[in-house]
Amino acid sequence: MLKLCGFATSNYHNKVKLALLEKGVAFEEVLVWPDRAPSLLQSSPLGKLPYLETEQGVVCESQVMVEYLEDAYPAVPLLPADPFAAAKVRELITFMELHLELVARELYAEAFFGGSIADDVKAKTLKLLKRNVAAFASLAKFSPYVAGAEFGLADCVALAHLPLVSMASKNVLGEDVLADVPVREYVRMMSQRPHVQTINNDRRANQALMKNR
Ligand SMILES: N[C@@H](CCC(=O)N[C@@H](CS)C(=O)NCC(=O)O)C(=O)O
Repeated sequence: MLKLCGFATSNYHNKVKLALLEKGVAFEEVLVWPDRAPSLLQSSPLGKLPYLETEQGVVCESQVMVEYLEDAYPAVPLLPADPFAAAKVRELITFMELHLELVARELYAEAFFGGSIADDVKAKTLKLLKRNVAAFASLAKFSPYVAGAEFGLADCVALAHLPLVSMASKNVLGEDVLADVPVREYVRMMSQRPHVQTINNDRRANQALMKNR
């Protein structure tokens, strides 16, 4: 059986987990902390989580994992069948991952882990996020799903990343860079989905575990 290895506070973990749950693919969840232990580095050379254990071996990088799931378990697809429509979904995913989450990640040390970020890094991050959010807003649909009328892979990504981008920018930069995008309404609507509720409950349980480590 597939094993999703990582921790349930991680946005990347929850992206893959939601895809697995929504596709109805059987999997086990194995708790692995990002501690750079030799056993972790053997499976994930950069020590990043999650990674996915399959019967053929291990796969790292969340986008590679979900694309693998699409190919290996096509019964419940999370990407459109039409190649161009699928490309537009992947484009939106790439914007969220590279141009929103990865940029906002610069702020996480201060936003979530008690560290502090230099003022010049904050200024640079704010400028970049504002530009990138405007570009993302021109592509995103929220009608009602982030890529349009169908639930899919872009929603697994949006749900994992957008609330963190909002929180980190609000906490560290004093403004929610996604304030003009209907993230709050979208997250509220999505939290009606049973699998999203599972993710949220597991995240809370993992946060408590993390505190007591
Ligand atoms: N590009 C990676 C990012 C994964 C990632 O950054 N995971 C974080 C947890 S949310 C992590 O493992 N951080 C620990 C580290 O980088 O050492 C993916 O898509 O899987």
